[in-house]
Amino acid sequence: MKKVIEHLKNSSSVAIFVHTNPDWDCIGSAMALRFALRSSGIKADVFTEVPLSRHLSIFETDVIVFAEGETAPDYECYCAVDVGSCDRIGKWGKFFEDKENTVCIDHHHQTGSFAKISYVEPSRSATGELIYELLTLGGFEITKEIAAYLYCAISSDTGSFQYASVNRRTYEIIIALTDTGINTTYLCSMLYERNALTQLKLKAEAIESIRLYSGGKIATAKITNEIMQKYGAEKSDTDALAQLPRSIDGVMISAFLKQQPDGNIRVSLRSLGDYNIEPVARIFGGGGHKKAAGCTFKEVSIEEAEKQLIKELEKLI
Ligand SMILES: [Mn+2]
Repeated sequence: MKKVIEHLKNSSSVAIFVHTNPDWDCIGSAMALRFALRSSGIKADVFTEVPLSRHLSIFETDVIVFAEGETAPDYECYCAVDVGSCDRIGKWGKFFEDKENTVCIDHHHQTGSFAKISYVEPSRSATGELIYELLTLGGFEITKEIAAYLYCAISSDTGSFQYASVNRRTYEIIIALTDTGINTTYLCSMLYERNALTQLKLKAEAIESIRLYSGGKIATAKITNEIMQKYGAEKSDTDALAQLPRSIDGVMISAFLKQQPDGNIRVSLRSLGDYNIEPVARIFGGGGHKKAAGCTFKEVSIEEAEKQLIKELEKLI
């Protein structure tokens, strides 16, 4: 981590990259790092594939959005946060790949390091935790603004402090963040109580699609493009649905299948107890954590993807 800090501090400019369809951990971590670097006189910007979705816009968050025919951004250092592999960066990824001076800060299980310098700690609940450690170790001031972004990052990636990855250090960091005077009640209402009606309608459709396997230990739910079009829904409207099938009593492993506009099937896997679904995600070219992982099926129907997936998941039971 000291090496990463030194590297960032010795750069006059840092381009920060996030993963496609970024979540709050990703954006919160990226923005916190951006504010800290800027406060040290370093030029820093956050790059995303598409404009931020509504639920990521609690604050005025300005990001640089990919445009067609984009050329490589000219920065001294290129830093990926909450990103487990280069292709997860999406359209900006090709520029990251080409660069010599790359850094990665992440908490996913990485199969190989894709940056020159990586700080990866899979036991951490959120990349936001790592950014907090990095900023304090680096002597950056944790301002109220930075604290708010990190709070949103850690709160959302831990399911409001429910997941097994939460430990003593997580709470210590949260205490330090709340000491800056952030309004956590406000932040939580902005994070968790701003459903659009469309999101609730999609939830109803997802519930309707639930199927159980292995005597009720495995559950799946699906959302097709047809349903997305029916409600004029956007990609991020289904974000909260990944957890849904796992919340059924008795279900140990769940899969949420979401058809993408290009026809590919994005799968979010979740598990309880000792069930490790990460190797299953890897079989299908994906990855993630023991209890939360994902993969993408290309050129198959949603039914076929479910069939292939269930075959592997049933082996775990
Ligand atoms: Mn994360």
